[in-house]
Amino acid sequence: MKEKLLKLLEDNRNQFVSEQYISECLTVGNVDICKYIDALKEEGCDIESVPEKGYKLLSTTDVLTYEKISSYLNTKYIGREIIYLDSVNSTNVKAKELAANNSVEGTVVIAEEQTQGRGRLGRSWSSPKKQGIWMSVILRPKMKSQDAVKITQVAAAAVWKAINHIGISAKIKWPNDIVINSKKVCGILTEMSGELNRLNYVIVGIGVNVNTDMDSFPEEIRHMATSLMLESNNMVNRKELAALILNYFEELYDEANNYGSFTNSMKICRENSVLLGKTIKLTIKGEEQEVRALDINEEGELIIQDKEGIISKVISGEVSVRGLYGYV
Ligand code: BT5
Repeated sequence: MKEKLLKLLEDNRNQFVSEQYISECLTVGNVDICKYIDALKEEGCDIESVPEKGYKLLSTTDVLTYEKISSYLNTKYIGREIIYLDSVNSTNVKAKELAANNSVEGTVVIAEEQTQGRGRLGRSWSSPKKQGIWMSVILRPKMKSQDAVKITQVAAAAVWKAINHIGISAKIKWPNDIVINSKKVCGILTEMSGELNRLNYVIVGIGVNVNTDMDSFPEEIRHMATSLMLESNNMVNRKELAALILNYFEELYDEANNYGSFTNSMKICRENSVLLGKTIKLTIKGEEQEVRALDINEEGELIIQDKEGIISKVISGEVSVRGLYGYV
């Protein structure tokens, strides 16, 4: 009953829910409502009570600590060490510091909020408090640097599988986005340290807009950003989704790192690509060209055809991709 009451308050977040409405929805008396509200408060929920108006949920136990996530986690080493932060500049920056200080492979940095969340090529990533999953995974792959670039696609495949698992239909926009209805719901930032043949570490930063309201996005990205809540009209359990991403990631990453096989990750990226078969705008080092996206190969490269019919490959490095009429 306590969980049902919490769900009712969460569904009506930021507004008062009257005792009468609660008792009608949950067929429970006023004395019991008080009892359950007290129990929720004891568990850490911040609930405002005003006579005549009812109850308003201000914040919940919806936190991404190891304690909360681990019941959904079935990994061997990814996410078995979680560094949980209420606020940080960027989880990738923090993860790099930890990796340079010998943190073990699979350590995950998760923050409820990033004040300077980072995108690729010096861009920024909006990360409002408790509305998404902002996390970075520390990896120490055995592969060469040129193969490690493909880890972005491994992460994209894992996020796609996790979103699909909770019943939401999404697409992958090569090289590093997940989109729903042509709007960006997730971005991935992979950074590495090492020399050509010896990697020190790889950091995979994953940002997913989970329960983000449109008002929380900066105005300039509202036309191209969305969240799982906005697309499904339901609050999504962040703890479960974070664990699902890590579960699928470990499975696909192990295939790549232990057996050198990116086949399954690339297959997922190919079969669920929003770009293939479309004419798109590619910007490489400031130069824009209109091409047709044909395929994604085993190396994670995009196969394109230009206006003259010439077919070539593009690596994910410094590329921006746009649809002809918008984001995709
Ligand atoms: C990305 O870059 O998409 C990579 C984003 C990675 C974010 C994660 S969160 C955890 C970890 N810690 C970090 O500091 N970063 C990683 P890019 O492809 O360059 O896209 C960036 C562009 O996406 C921006 O220039 C905006 O146009 C747009 N954008 C910014 N915030 C967004 C958001 N929350 N949702 C959708 N689009 C956003």
